[in-house]
Amino acid sequence: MRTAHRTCPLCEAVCGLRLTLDDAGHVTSVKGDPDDPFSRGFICPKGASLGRLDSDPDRLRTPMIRTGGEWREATWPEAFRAVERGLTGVAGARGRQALAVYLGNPNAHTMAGALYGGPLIRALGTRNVFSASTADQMPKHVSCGLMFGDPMAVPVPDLDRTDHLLMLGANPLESNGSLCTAPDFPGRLKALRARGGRLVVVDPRRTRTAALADEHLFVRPGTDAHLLFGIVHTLFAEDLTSVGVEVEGLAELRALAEDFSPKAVAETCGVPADVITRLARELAAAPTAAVYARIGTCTAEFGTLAQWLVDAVNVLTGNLDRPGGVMFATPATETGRRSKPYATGRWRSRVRGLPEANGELPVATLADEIETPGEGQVRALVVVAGNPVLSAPDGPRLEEALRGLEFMVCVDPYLNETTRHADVVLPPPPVLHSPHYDFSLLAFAVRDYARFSPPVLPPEPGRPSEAEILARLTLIASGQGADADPAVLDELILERLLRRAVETPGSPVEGRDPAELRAGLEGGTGAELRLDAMLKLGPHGLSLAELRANPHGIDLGPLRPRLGEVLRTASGKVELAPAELVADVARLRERASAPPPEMVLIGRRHLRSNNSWLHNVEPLVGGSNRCTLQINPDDVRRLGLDGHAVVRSAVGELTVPLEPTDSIMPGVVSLPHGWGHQGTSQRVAAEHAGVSANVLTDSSALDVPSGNAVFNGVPVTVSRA
Ligand SMILES: Nc1nc2c(c(=O)[nH]1)N[C@H]1C(S)=C(S)[C@@H](COP(=O)(O)OP(=O)(O)OC[C@H]3O[C@@H](n4cnc5c(=O)[nH]c(N)nc54)[C@H](O)[C@@H]3O)O[C@H]1N2
Ligand SMILES: Nc1nc2c(c(=O)[nH]1)N[C@H]1C(S)=C(S)[C@@H](COP(=O)(O)OP(=O)(O)OC[C@H]3O[C@@H](n4cnc5c(=O)[nH]c(N)nc54)[C@H](O)[C@@H]3O)O[C@H]1N2
Ligand code: SF4
Ligand SMILES: [Mo]
Repeated sequence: MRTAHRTCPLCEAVCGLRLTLDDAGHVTSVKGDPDDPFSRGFICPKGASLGRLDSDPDRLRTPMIRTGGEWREATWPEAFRAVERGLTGVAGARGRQALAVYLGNPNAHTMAGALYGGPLIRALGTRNVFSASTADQMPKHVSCGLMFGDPMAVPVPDLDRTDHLLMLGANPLESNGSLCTAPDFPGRLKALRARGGRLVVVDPRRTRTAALADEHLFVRPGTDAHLLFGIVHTLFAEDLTSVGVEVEGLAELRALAEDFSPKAVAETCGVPADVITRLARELAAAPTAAVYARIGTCTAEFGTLAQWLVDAVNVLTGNLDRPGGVMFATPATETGRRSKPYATGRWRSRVRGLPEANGELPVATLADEIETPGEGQVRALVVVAGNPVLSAPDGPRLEEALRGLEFMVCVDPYLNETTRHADVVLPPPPVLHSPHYDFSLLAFAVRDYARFSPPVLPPEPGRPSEAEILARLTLIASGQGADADPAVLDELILERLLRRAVETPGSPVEGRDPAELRAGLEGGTGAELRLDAMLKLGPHGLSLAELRANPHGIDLGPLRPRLGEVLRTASGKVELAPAELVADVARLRERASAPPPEMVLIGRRHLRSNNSWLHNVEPLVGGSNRCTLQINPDDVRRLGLDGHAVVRSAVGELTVPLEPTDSIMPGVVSLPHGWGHQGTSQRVAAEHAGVSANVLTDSSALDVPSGNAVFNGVPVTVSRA
């Protein structure tokens, strides 16, 4: 028996885990790590089943190659050569725009995804770059890019110090938080209330988070921007603003808010005018306050406007960049600063002419790019850690499009609804065989913190790490072939990183010799060397050796004001009325004057699930069927429903079991996404198949500034099955 420690990679909460393993390396228990200064022993059911997940017999252990409908196991060299033939074949015959890549959510949770995603995209040399971000948080990146000049400068609520938290469209008691890295989010919310703070939750469902709050308000799906504009209007109208940072566009924002009085928006958003006024007064009166909004407000028709208004309220109430308000984390790893002001639409998608954001095109248009003939038609696809057949809008259409590709390679531990259409599947090693560092998530943490986890178990002989798999794909894509040495790629990247650092004025290594810095780096793999370099160049001056010496993680303290270091706008000020967003307000006005759809669909998450996966882990799917349609009992009666219902949207229809509950507002139904398992080798998931919410979501509906998919507020009809 031995004990090992590791960060949980299964959600954004980055909990420390304490594992017990027997002599054969089997996990006998998983508990929260009480010595982790950030998570302090917290764990959820997903983390507790990490051992089961790793030992799932349905996981792939070797690469798979498909010929026609037949899958066979392949050796790694054979599989990489098949990828080389497939990718260079398509690129050679049709050019690089015929290649596309889709990066799924777990890339934010692996070292490999963080370190090799960028190089892979650059090596592919295509503009057809897609990811789960345009089914998720792209509106936040776009609003932060336009307001602060850097799309990664996302302020997070200072959870542990705030006196007042207004939370919209987030349910951290199920999700454990997002774009707000806070292990034991539930405990932190309870602590907020225990110290006399106030929590207000805005959600079309009375969620477990809402149950914990001082106040819960129903909001009509897709109308958070209207509600927030009502708050902005009140702050101006009642002279409640106390802006504490340098801003541009204050008068313009005030003029824009003119038409959105609480009275004017109350009917659209379903929150009474006097309540909206009170929300504004409470935010202004609280010693410190934070507005935090997540997926319910992002994956919606006015996602970017809502994210903008969230931070506009934070600025107007004097809460941006101050303790207890919303603040920017200082992650321990140097990532390089952007030099050019942020802009979207630097290029457009071929078929629908949709603007790029953060170098990506909307996943909602991936099927268009594959289906539509002409120069630049996508003919080969690389998917890393994604399942867009279940996660992208109008999944069935995308699935049909995948069938028509000339070549597809997936890096994924499972044959699932997406990877089953690939020609080659490359499985990464299980979690416990992989090292871990949270490059992405620690940039959104509510305390500064760093923790490195070396692999708990040694690599299986002959099996490449995920970093090596992605490095080899990068080398293949750049024309260097299946046999090129991944170490060459790492050295190239390191050299660039160090050279840029010594040339950057004010950097801790300005003017030093890159070769000497390289010689001082420590690490057994390219990924570790790169982590060591990024830590040493980073603002906390850490090193890999220091993190290794502190296996429970290092607390780097509460967030500190740092707007000046973060701002990258051309004006050098916070932009309160960026032109791109001002232009989109017209759409908001139109919506306010249109009659609302009679019934709309929204999503939800469950503590034991994780998007489209973890459904093959028995302890996580046991119990009652969770893929149900939540519906208000009034609607059940009004529509004469019983047992199951047929739900129809503009693009599809589903038959689903009903879950009548008065916790959802009338006129709204909720279905979780990620279900609808079919045709894969996952035996447990097949027994709990459910249906896919993305049969109903419409790929033509987008949040205009960001191109993000719309999953909340989808017009549907519900009738008797
Ligand atoms: N209707 C509706 N649709 C939604 C949403 C919604 O709320 N409603 N939410 C959206 C959101 S927020 C997101 S993030 C997307 C997610 O969309 P995706 O990222 O496309 O889908 P996931 O279900 O997260 O799939 C993750 C895949 O990664 C694999 N995987 C797990 N661990 C690893 C690993 O370590 N390495 C590799 N290579 N692969 C791994 C899993 O087997 C799985 O196939 O879905 C979006 N879709
Ligand atoms: N257990 C579990 N944890 C997860 C995941 C998971 O699948 N399962 N997925 C992970 C991922 S990829 C992400 S992005 C995060 C997301 O983390 P969260 O943003 O916390 O996601 P949800 O739990 O779906 O909460 C969204 C809430 O928005 C509400 N909502 C829907 N439409 C609207 C609307 O128009 N306005 C408002 N105000 N509210 C609305 C829904 O009812 C729901 O309660 O969770 C992550 N953590
Ligand atoms: S909350 Fe997230 S990080 Fe923590 S144990 Fe659960 S899945 Fe893992
Ligand atoms: Mo997500």
